[in-house]
Amino acid sequence: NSDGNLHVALLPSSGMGHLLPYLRLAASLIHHQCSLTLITTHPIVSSAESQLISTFLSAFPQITQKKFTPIPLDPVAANITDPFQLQWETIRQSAHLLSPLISSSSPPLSFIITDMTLMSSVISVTAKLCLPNYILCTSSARMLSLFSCFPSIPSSIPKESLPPILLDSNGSFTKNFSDNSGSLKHFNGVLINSFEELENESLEMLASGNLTEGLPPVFPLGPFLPLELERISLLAPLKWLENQEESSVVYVSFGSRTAMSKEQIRELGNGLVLSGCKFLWVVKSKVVDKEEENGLDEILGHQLMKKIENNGLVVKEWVDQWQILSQKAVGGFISHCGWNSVVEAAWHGMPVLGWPQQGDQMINAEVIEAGGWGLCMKSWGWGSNHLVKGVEIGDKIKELMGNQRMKMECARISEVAKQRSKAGEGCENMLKTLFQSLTK
Ligand code: BUP
Repeated sequence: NSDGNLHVALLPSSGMGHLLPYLRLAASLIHHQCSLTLITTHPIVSSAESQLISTFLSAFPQITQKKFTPIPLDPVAANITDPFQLQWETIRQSAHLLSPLISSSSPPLSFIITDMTLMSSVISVTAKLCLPNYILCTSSARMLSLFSCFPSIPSSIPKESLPPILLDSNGSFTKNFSDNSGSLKHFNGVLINSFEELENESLEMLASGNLTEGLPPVFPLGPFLPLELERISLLAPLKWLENQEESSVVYVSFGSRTAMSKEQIRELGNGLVLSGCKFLWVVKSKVVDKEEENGLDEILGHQLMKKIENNGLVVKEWVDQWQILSQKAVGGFISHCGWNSVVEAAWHGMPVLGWPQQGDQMINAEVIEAGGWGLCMKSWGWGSNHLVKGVEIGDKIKELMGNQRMKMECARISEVAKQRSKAGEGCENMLKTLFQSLTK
């Protein structure tokens, strides 16, 4: 095996949306007989991440774990309220401490794969160590195209689709985004969970060199598939789905780090009831899972709970999204459009009602809309800025569940996604190309 002697380090950023693709990629690299080191940052922000990391490391005992403990930051001084974002900044500011951890790796590392949120700080460390450095982009190629030329904006992306946080040109988030973007040309390549048929235009644009000069090669490795170890034991939703009619249920989830206001949660609940559809709804009222203390009764209120009783199942726990999307009963997905969810919906051929809340989600939702297999609710604004009324939500759900044209596009995208993920396609071929480029 030509790639048998490589030792690769992975440095994910915080949040399940960042961690999951790293672990899915790690499993593919092991398949290529790479030795792997997983750098984990402590303390870990959410319970979901802690649990997944320990399950993963017990399933792959051949992987070395290196624990990285950055110097804690004061959220007030850093002016960051989101705990995941605070962790990104904490890692960034302590990146110099990674140096001994990286250089003591044995056998010596062949390269490191870093998260986009950490790029500029990590490159300053790896450049000194002459260690090749790749990025695993946890977002869409469309978002990567914005990232690659920021602060310019590609003509294909409307300015309104940028997250509000990026419109503040003096803010620290924008400054980091810009610094990370500027460091891109010093990287050896970008790996991404996407594929040609999903994002043809953006991938071509990135490959053409027209967006920005000196862009490293982009390797579309998607669609990433979940690992067996991600299967979890919360069986109630799957059991409930077994008893529902085909394509009758709408699945609702806004990912692992978006908490809606109580008011918006209740409007959404009313909308679901008004739609007349059955629903499986994952409710999150706190950004970090550990803080989710209130019961459903308190979050939804007694009245809404009563209305919901015969129409849907509401849970607060982590569910097996991949399995849910694969159930015959599920006919539509209301999603925040985190990139992992988008790719998973594409694979399962699931029409999406995209309701972006923050970050890259509007740009990701536009990928779905352009592909004709879902809707992007721009008029609903960004999460916390706007209260969307139940009646409007109910109407859109009806539209989602009844749209035959979208269903056809879904079937088409799902077919190519499944072909891509068959052995020999997508990820495997691309990884071969990547390894060839390394040994040149
Ligand atoms: Br919540 C939840 N079960 O209950 P995204 C999420 N997931 O399997 P995010 C579950 O987590 P960012 C649950 O399938 C996907 O793979 C889901 O990633 C899985 O959104 C992942 O969709 C969530 O990218 O992250 O977590 O909001 O927006 O930062 O990418």
